[in-house]
Amino acid sequence: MAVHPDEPIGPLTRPGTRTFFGAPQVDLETAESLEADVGFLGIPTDQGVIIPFIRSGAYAGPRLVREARTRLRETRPDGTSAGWFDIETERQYLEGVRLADCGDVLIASGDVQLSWGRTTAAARRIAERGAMVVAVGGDHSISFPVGRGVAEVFGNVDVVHIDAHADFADSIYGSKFQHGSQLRRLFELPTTDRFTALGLRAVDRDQYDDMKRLGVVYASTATLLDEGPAAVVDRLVRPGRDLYVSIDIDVLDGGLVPGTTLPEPGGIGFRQLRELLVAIAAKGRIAGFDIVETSAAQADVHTSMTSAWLIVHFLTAILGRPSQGGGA
Ligand SMILES: [Mn+2]
Repeated sequence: MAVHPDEPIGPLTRPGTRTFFGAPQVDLETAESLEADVGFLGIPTDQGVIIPFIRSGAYAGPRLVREARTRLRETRPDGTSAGWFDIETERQYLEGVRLADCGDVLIASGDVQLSWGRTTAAARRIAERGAMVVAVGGDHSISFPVGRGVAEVFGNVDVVHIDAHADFADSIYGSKFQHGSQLRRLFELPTTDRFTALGLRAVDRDQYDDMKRLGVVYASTATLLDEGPAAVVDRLVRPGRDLYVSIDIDVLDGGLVPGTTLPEPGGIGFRQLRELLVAIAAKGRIAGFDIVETSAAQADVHTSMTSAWLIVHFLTAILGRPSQGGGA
C-alpha cells in the first residue's frame, strides 16, 4: 500500500555505521573525559589462533556483535540508553545507563607486543576514566592485555574465567601469547589474586595438572550442571572482591554457537550461562569483562546474537536499574 504523500512517515534514514547497542561513539585519543558507565572496546584480532590447526575468523567478532540486533539498541537525545524491556520480569532495564563505543583497537598484524600494548593502554584509559571495560573479541588471547589494563587501574582483582577450555598452557608450539595460553599469562600477573575457571570440559592433562599444582579453582561443565550455576558461584567465587570476568562463548553447547572458533558439544545452555552471570554479578564489583571467540569462520547470525544478548544480560545483572514496570 502506498504511503499517502501528506502522511508523516517517520525518520527516513539511520546512521550507516553501527555501534555497540546504539551507543554514542567516543574517541579515546581526543576525549578529555569519558562520561560513561560502560566503555565498549572492540578488539578485531585472531592473531592468537594456531594456524593451520584452528580456523581463524574471530577478527570479525566486534563487527558481528555490533550488527547483532537485541532489544537494547536505542540512545535517547541526552546520550543515555533507552534500555530494554524484559517481558519475563515486566521491567525496563538499563534505562539511563551511559554507554560509549570506544571503537576498535588498532591491531598491528604480526606485531603482537604492539597490538597488546595498545589493547592494554585502551582498556586502562577506559577504566581510569571511570567506565567499566567491556571488551569484545577477537580470539581469546585478548583477555591477557585487557585484564592487565583493567588491573593497572583497579589493583588486585579476582579473575573468573568461563570457558569449555582451560586456556592454561604455558606455551603453545613455543608461543606464550596464544588463545590457549592467555589465562596462564593473566594468572601470572602479580595483580591477579584468586583465579576461578568455570564450565571446563575440553582440557588437556598437562593443563589440568598445572591448574591443580598452581591452585586454580575450577568447576567442570558437569559440576555446573549437577550443582547448578548459582551454587557453584557461591562456593567458588569470593564475595566482595573486584572481579575481572572473561567469557568464552564456547562454554555454551556447541550447537548453540556454531559460529564460534571451537564449538564443543555437551555444554551448558543460554539460560544456565545467564544464571551464572547473574550469580557472579551479585558477588562483587565487576571491574571489567570480555566476551570472545565470536567468529566469521562459519557465518551465522545466531552466534553473534547470542554474544550480544549475553552482554545485555550481564550488563543488566551488573547495572540493573529496573525502571517502572510496563512497556515504555
Ligand atoms: Mn574456549
